[in-house]
Amino acid sequence: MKKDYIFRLGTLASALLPSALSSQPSALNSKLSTLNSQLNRPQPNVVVIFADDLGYGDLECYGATRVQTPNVNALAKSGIRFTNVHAIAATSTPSRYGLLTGEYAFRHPNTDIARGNAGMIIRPEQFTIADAFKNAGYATAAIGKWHLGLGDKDAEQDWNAQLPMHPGDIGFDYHYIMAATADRTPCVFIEQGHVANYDPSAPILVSYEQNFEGEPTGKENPELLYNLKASHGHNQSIVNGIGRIGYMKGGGKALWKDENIADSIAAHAISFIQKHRQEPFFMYLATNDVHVPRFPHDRFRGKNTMGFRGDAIAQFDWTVGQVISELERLGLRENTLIILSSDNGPVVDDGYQDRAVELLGSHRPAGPYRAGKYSTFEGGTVVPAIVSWPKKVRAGQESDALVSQIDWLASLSALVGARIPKGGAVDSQNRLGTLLGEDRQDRPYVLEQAANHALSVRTKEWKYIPPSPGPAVISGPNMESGYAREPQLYNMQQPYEQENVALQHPQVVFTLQSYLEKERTGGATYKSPISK
Ligand code: NG6
Ligand code: CA
Repeated sequence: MKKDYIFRLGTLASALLPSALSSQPSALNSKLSTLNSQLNRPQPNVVVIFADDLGYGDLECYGATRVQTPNVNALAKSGIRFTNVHAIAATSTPSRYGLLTGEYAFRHPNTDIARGNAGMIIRPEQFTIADAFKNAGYATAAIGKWHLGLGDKDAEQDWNAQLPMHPGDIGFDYHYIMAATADRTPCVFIEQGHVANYDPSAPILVSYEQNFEGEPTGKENPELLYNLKASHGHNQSIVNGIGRIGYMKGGGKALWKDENIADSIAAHAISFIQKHRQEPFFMYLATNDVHVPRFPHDRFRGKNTMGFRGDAIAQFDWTVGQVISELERLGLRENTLIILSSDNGPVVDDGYQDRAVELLGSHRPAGPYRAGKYSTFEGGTVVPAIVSWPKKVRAGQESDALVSQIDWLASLSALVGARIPKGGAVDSQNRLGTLLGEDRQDRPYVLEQAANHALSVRTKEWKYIPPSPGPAVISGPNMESGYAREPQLYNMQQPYEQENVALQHPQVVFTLQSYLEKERTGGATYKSPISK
């Protein structure tokens, strides 16, 4: 159908060519040649590889020396290595919500770290990045970590039947996903709205309120935690010898084995690419690495000295390599735009005794930035970001443009000519030129949401953290939160926020506060039908 249309337009353009050219040669000629090149050249495939909790300093091409990431390094060399890109939030659900909808999570209810049995947070009537691609004629897929709810309502899913609401309702033709995170029940993959590999002999029940009779828990049966023990939390149901958040019963052969998760995700990504090699495709490939529980496959273990966290980084790098080799093998790499980034900053102890703290040594997961995941400090949201598209983007670039992931939806929509409907993606701006390295335009400011909802404002020069409640250090992960009763202002010429200069620069504080005020009172008015 689509090819027919292109053929017909192409014929029309060449039929018009001779007479039209004779009247106004240069302008028309160039218009027609643009039209022709658009008609003859298939649109690029777009692959967003979204790591979990991967920090700015976790990759060799961003300064890591104690773990090897050859595939990501090569990807960076083939395109642009960005040094000032910000995730929308310092935790997964709000960050992913913003990336996929182009709307800040603070405008939408229930966008905190979601339980495994949360109802769909993005509702079918909302515009998503997948809709943009679908409207432009792409095949679309979400593969890997989801963490944005499934089914119509919280806690009411029947995991033994087709789920009434899933990524298929928000623009993804295909999905193979983990409902939430690897540390949350249900510990099964969901494919096209139902449990993949479903085992009828082991019906699945999930609760975040109470355990199911006779089922062991990490708290009561620590002797059953044969793969990983918890350091904090993660003491409810036990699956694969690892304690989880949330309770579940059943699953049988559908239950995942943590050591095979990266393999399953890579295999499904590759199979999607193979199936759609003849048409443009968009794949949101959200890895489980390097989130906890870090329990990588044997073949990645022990090759660096940082233990499972280092191995999970190596496993992430392998996934990237698998996808790229397949694109190369099929001759698709030239015209595939790959964007690689992370959903939030890094954390070392996120609840399991995997020796990440003990073996960290000189490795700095957040690079030169302060703190990490959950925090208002830069380490919470500053993330690695690489863009590569051999056909269009010059290799070997570096960009320090101030960028927020919130703009990727509108930028990619512009790339593929998708129109954003009125009221959709209200916070996303088209900054395609910056994304493709054609300019180095800074966003005037980016917003960064911490775990306690504090919204910081970052410009190229300054960072303003508004007063917000909570402890200075988040126990458990032992993370500096940046929460404080007084306003904080940092001069970003020093990436490590240390000296609060709010009192010395009241005018700057005032200006940044006014940006925040404008954002809070503007934007979308969409109300979710889900209420807790
Ligand atoms: C926390 C979990 C942590 C991780 C995080 C979500 C505990 C003690 N900690 O509540 O392990 O799952 O939520 O991470 O349960 S995120 O990257 O998906 O936002
Ligand atoms: Ca995360």
